[in-house]
Amino acid sequence: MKYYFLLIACVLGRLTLQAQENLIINTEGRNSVSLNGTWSYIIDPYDTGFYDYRFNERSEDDLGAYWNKPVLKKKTDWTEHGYNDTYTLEVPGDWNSQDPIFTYYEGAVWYQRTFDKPAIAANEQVYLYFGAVNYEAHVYLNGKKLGMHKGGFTPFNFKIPADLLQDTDNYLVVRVDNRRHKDEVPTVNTDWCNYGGITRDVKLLVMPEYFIKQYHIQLDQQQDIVKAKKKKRFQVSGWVKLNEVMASGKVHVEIPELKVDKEFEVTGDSVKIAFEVKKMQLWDTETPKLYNVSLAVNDEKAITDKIGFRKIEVEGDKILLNGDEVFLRGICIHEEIPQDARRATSKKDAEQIFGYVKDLHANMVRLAHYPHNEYMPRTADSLGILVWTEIPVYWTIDFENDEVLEKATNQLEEMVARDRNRASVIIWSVGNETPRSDARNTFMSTLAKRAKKLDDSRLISAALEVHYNAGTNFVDDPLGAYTDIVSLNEYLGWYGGLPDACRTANWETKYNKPFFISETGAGAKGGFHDEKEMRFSEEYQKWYYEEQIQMFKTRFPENYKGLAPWILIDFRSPKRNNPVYQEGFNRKGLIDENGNKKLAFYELQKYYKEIEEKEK
Ligand code: GCB
Repeated sequence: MKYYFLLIACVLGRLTLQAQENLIINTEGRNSVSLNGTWSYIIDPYDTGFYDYRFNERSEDDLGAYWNKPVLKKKTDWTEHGYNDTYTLEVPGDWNSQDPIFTYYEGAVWYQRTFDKPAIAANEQVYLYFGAVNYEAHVYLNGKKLGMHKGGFTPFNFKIPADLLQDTDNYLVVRVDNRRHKDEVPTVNTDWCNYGGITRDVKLLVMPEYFIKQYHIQLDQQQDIVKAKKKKRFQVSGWVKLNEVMASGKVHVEIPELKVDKEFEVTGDSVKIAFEVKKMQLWDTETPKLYNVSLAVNDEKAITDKIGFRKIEVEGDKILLNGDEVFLRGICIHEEIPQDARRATSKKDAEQIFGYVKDLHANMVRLAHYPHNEYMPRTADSLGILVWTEIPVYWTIDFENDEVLEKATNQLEEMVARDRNRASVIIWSVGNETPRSDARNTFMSTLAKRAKKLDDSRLISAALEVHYNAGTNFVDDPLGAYTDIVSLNEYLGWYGGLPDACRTANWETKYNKPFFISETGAGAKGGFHDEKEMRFSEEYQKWYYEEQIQMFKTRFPENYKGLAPWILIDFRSPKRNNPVYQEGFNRKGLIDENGNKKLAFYELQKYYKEIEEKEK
């Protein structure tokens, strides 16, 4: 009996973890009904909605379960839960910023709303899609469980069984739990706010019987891009994956602006794509050209995506974009809107953040430390900003645990599935500042290899660390052998020494690969001015940047090919408790929580403008 349960548990576990295989990408291009808006909630710190008074998991039809609608027929009937208009939360959004009761809340919250069945034709099916829920989501419809998902920053969807969908008043309940655990990804210890909730868009997707689930359309990475540019002939290649095996069928690919109109035979549930295009305008940071690409299976309505075509590669210690060397003028970003101390959720939020990035004269962002909402890479695509995107394998993950590796891999797969058609995304990062050990090296190199296998058209990286020493700082982390770029977080002048220590520091890398500073930064409280030696003054932070930049210019090795300082904007972190200067914020932003630029912003901007000028 025990083994039987174990087996079921394993199978269920796998089903959850394989969610990304059924992930429907480019939901913007689909027939959808938004379920964003006002939802009702129950805050449930004791997990009463999930467990009965003996702390056994409630059965599906238990009327005390919070996924079930209380039915009161007569006066003597009673209930101890329910949803109404008094207790509501906006979706998408974190709960922390919506009501003070939630500021530091970590636990279960039940979200509820109703919806009517969308208009669907015979043969059409409805999927329920979540852009992200932090961290664990259990989803119930009309009292039945649709499924569960773990991972706070990646999308997932469930098919709604046709016989479960009522014409009106479908009762949708999501149990969201943002508790931190040692064996999850991220683990218990991070330097950011653990925003809980349904933090990204929710929608119903109305899908035909056969549809294109995922695809990858890109410049063929095998071709010599310099020759292709000369000849003005470009190879495009990729694949399409359908929701199901088809006996026979065709996938139609159209790029009207390039006069591409092609059909490809379906084999099983997938299609290989390859064709040649003449005179294509490649996507780059100056001209981020996007083409409307439409894909259709048989005579179903086509889905359209805006896709840029470019090649990113590393040659020795150079990063090449379309064959031309590029220096990454980057900046790190958390997915947060400072003025409201909340998660960023919308296109408008993405535009606000990228407005600051443009102002800085940066050409690259590191989306730390987890995949940001889809508006971010899409906005970067349209603005010509290069993107590093990362999974939250952060600090002291439980590297010995195979299940944790599986969880991290699952998040990696979901991230790649969602964003592999974004030209802006050039780097998949498998983690940040993970402490060296055999177990960690195996764990991290497995992820790096997996990322390459999922998508060999991008660069793989991870933020490494080196502990400063007065002689030479030698970057020789074994993980560097598996990454295309050797990236380092260094805080010389903040966590060790004073900024003028940069004048004598020496840096070397073991690997003949592009060397990238994935973090460097110092804290300053916006508006606090003093002598430059005064910690947390804007002057200290400016001094730090002056010394760092001078060090990059004069003391860095030849293979130094870019940087992404920490960080664009101050962000909430419960670890930062200096009562005068921090008050729950990490103050290393170049912009404060009110959107004001600090002095250091202009130092970095000056450096970036100089590089830009030189490149002209
Ligand atoms: C780091 C971490 C980043 C922290 C930052 C800091 O190295 O990668 O998540 O927020 O340092 O401010 O200390």
